[in-house]
Amino acid sequence: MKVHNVELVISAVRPEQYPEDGLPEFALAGRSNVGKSSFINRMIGRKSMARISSKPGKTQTLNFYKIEEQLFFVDVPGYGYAKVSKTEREAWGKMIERYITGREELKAVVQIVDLRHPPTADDCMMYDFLKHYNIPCIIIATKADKIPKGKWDKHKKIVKETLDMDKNDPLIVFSSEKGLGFEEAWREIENKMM
Ligand SMILES: Nc1nc2c(ncn2[C@@H]2O[C@H](COP(=O)(O)OP(=O)(O)OP(=O)(O)O)[C@@H](O)[C@H]2O)c(=O)[nH]1
Ligand SMILES: [Mg+2]
Repeated sequence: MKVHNVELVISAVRPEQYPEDGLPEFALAGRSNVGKSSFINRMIGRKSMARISSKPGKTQTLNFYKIEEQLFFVDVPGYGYAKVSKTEREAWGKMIERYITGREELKAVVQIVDLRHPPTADDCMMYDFLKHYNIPCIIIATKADKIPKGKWDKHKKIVKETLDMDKNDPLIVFSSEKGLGFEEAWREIENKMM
């Protein structure tokens, strides 16, 4: 998809605030600081539309980005950030669970993992959660620019095995820095829009 038009429609915390356009939605999931907001920026061709930060915990609300009047990317706060209180973590869990399990417009979750490292226990928990609720998912292994190309296959295999990935789920090697995997990611998203 060629993106010219992007609008941050709302930063929501409650279901009453979600947009009512009925457009298909794609939510980002992943550890704090893994590169969810950077993924959105790369996919829409804007350097800093979705706020990114070298400090984890930047994204705090469900941020709905409307793309070309055709779909939404929903930027979601990351999980697994240690400096978060138990109360905050529980509030996060409730907000995400309510959105992911109850949202009819949600077509797929784009789960971002770091290609350099094996998925964490939190990554596995998130993937299992998506499988449990039968939510279609697209797995993006990002920061591929940080390891040599010759190692990608080995790292991909570790991601697949650690998450115990369903064979039908796509796994795309990606780099927000270099734009790698961009076309494949759009293809998967457009496939799931209907
Ligand atoms: N080299 C490289 N760095 C990346 C890539 N993607 C993200 N980063 C860097 O990783 C850091 C975190 O990126 P964000 O996109 O803010 O991460 P996030 O998952 O949205 O983080 P939270 O909003 O805190 O959950 C930033 O310093 C980015 O520049 C990538 O593909 N390659
Ligand atoms: Mg973010």
